[in-house]
Amino acid sequence: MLKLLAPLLIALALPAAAYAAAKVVDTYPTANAAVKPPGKIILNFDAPLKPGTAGAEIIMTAMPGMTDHPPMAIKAFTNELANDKKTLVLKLKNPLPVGSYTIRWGVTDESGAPLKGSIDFRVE
Ligand SMILES: [Cu+2]
Repeated sequence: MLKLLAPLLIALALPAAAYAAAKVVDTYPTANAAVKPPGKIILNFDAPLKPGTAGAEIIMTAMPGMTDHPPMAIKAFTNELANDKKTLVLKLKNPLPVGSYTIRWGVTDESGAPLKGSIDFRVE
């Protein structure tokens, strides 16, 4: 499960539309939360996203008993856009082990605006 960090994804160069781009309104886990081993990561947006444009990285940044932990990419997951097109779900093949994580995500909304962000959280 622990592989070296893959090259960063998604450099979307689409022009932003005149109206407001979609925003993240809720995530699971929430930023800086400590959670039980999650089987999925959920991002909720306030406006529809364009199907097929989402990408994400799940990076383990620390784990117990390892003082100098290099960034390690967790690769065993898929991403799915829910039917409402406002919910992006990263489905993990296995629940994330105890440790610290950064999720980096990128997607294009229906207006063509590129969005990206990151969430840090801890699994315990
Ligand atoms: Cu690790």
